[in-house]
Amino acid sequence: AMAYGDDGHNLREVLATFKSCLDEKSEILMDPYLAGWKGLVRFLNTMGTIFTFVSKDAVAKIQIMEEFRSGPHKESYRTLQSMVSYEMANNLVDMKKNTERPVSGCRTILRLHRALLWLQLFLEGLRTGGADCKTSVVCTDSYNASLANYHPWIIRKATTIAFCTLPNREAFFENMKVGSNEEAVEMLGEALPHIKKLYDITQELYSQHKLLDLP
Ligand code: 1PZ
Repeated sequence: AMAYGDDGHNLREVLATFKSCLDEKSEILMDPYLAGWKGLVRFLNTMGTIFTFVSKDAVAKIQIMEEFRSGPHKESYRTLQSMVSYEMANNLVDMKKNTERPVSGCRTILRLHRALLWLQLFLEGLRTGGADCKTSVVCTDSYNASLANYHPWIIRKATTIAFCTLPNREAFFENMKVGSNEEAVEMLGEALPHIKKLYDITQELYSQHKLLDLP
């Protein structure tokens, strides 16, 4: 049985946090972006301890970004765009593996960005999948179409095993705490275009600066 968290996790609010990331110049604000990820981690932690290895990695990456956001150059990390400009201009982005430079914000955000595509595909699959779709299959397909391409075999294996523990669609929607199945479907239909937009803007930003393959 899944652990029903009573810590007020509510996927509607989490996804709305992502919606609030875009400023008037279509720049992506770091603080709500990280707050959105923290909300997703809280939600993930209700899916069982088998996902601890996933949430630990996400938390580590959020923490790296929070340190940049509270460090001496915090203003440079106000948006994803200002981060890219600042780190590129100051030669802070490691383009090759195994060098001594500390991890960059650019490579850290790239990992979350790739995971955002998984999230979007997965939730879209659940939204359109119908009452008897298999959550684990939707999840595996979404993973194979996104993050799996960047993960070594051992992670892909662990991930695929963990996916098999996912509850069915109805229980998954129930755990989202957004009301009936119909309300959950409606909420996702409203929220997912905003997630997709964030993903597309980040993808374009990284592509322009040739940052999509950062090690
Ligand atoms: C509801 C089911 C949730 C399943 C979560 C699906 C995502 C699977 C991701 C598996 C990550 C495994 C652990 C660590 C991997 C890291 O090696 C990589 C690359 O980072 P690097 O090693 O280069 O520093 N990390 C990632 O790919 C980022 C993963 C973030 C995952 C966030 C998931 C949020 C889930 C939200 C659930 C609604």
